[in-house]
Amino acid sequence: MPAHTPSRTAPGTASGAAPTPRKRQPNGADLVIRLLERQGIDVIAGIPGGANLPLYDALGRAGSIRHVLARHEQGAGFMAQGMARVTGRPAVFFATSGPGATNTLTAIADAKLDSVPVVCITGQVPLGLVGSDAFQEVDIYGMSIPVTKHNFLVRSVEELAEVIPAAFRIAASGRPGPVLVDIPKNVQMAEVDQAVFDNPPQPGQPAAPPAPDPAGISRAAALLNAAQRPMLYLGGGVVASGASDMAVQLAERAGLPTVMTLMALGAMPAGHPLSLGMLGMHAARHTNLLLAECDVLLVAGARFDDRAVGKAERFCPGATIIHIDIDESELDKILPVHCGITGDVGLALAELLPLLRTRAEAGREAWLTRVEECRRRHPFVMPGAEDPRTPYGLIRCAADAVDHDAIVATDVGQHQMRTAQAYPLRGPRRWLTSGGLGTMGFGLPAAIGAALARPEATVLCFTGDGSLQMNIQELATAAEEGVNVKILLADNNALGLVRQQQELFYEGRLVACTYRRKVDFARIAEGFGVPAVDLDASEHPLRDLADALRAPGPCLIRVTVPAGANVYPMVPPGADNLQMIGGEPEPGDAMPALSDDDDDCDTHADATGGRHVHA
Ligand SMILES: Cc1ncc(C[n+]2csc(CCOP(=O)(O)OP(=O)(O)O)c2C)c(N)n1
Repeated sequence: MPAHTPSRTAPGTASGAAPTPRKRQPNGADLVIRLLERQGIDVIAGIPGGANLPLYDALGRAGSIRHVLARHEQGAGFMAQGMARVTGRPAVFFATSGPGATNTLTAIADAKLDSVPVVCITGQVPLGLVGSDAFQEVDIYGMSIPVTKHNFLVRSVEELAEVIPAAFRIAASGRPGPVLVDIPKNVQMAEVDQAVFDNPPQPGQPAAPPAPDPAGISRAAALLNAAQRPMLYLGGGVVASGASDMAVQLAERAGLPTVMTLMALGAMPAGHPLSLGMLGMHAARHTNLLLAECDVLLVAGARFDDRAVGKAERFCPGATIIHIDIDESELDKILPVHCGITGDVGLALAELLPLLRTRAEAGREAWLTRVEECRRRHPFVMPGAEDPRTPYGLIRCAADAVDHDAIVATDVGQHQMRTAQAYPLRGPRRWLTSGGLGTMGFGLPAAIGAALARPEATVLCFTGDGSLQMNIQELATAAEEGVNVKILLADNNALGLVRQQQELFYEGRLVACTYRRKVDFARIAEGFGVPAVDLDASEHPLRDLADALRAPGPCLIRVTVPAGANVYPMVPPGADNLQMIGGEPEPGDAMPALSDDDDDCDTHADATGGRHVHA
């Protein structure tokens, strides 16, 4: 007989003994957090509201995952994208039902077009109210179908253990993409079997990538080995599959001049002798000219976007096209290809590499000499590149002041195209830009996400005054989190790229492309708690720029740039890539070093006082 018989009185009753707290039964929300922890998620961006409060309650109780309180759900979505783009792993964001959920849609659509693995978890009104026009009820499941890779409406707590790992598996498998999981509030609150909670299923992992067809690889090798003027065309899929090094090795072995899409920038380091930079609408003239001369084009992880290929029927006329992509539906979608290979780009390039004749064996020197000649005759010009108070100079001088591992985010507009042209990216997963959807407002929150995932890195965010105002509220998040994000604002008080199109293609009729009032961005930033540097007012702009980039934490650096400065070269929308306008060196422009006996290689000051520098 024990000396003391435990009280059987229910906790909280007047027995004289201290109440024994009843062990709390985990609920669906607790299980979701548990499953996210097991996926390795350590940061979630989001905003709470009525329909996801149980999830937030569970998040707070668990205490294991850092929550970043965005100021707008679109911002939270782009923060998740920023994390996913730099790590290559799925990142998560939370939103409540109704307006919270609809606010995520742009960020989700953006992730779909750029194949970024994110998992958006929305709260939904209780299942019993679905279809009743309940407060903050929208059919986000239905709305997100066209813009997600997959989506789920969870109908019972039992489904959660399956759905959450599946969401991660789907987001990261094959061609990555966004997945939405809509969880009604009653499912979040329903009790979970303790045994399930204690032994949750394994985390969702990406499925093994499909192996490329060996016959296709042999055929591609034969075509490339017989080519006289082959080229390599890299897309975002190369970065997604971690195949950048392999692509560079392959280009070096076979002597392949290489172009990249906007999404692939950094896959081959800028300055590599075989790199011809970005192709398409704002490519250097020599890049598009040389593509038109190639006889065999190896396209890896790209989708022949119209901004890259221009008028598709006229792209690389006469070239035999080899296309490798993990997504079979991309093959023959825009252009009929001569050799289509479905499979992981990295695996395919690795199998192709040993089958290729080397640059010497294949006798590529004549072609590579021709490439150099074209590069010299049609150089890319960057007016004012040494003056940080010019559009190109801001980019080049900032690049000079940070290390090669800096991460570069952009918004959308002229500043984006200039950054793509001029920033010397040295590796993959350091370049964050909204390529497919072209979403103004992407830059700042994506940069915050990148800085959260890579706190040791400096994150540059090149933006325009139009784009910055689309998610300017996230300055508050940047200040609160103390992220190392440097916002470089080329302020033309205009929607510059729209203005450029109206000037060039609408006979100069400028409509709704300039602002009538100037915004004091420095004061706004400071109001949000972000220090600001105005290079207009600076006596030593280079030094002030470098100091601002070196100081830890967020900072806004602004400079006035002329609204009328267009980005060249430019392929008019709908035209073929040889119909580039602008971007020719002006008489008196600096020219890159030609051979000793060539006489047009002097350097001169340009009209803005800066020297023209050539990439
Ligand atoms: C959300 C959204 N709305 C409209 C557009 C159309 N658009 C493309 S570029 C651009 C102007 C961008 O202006 P700004 O951010 O100031 O950059 P700038 O071109 O002046 O460098 C606009 C309105 C867009 N891409 N995204």
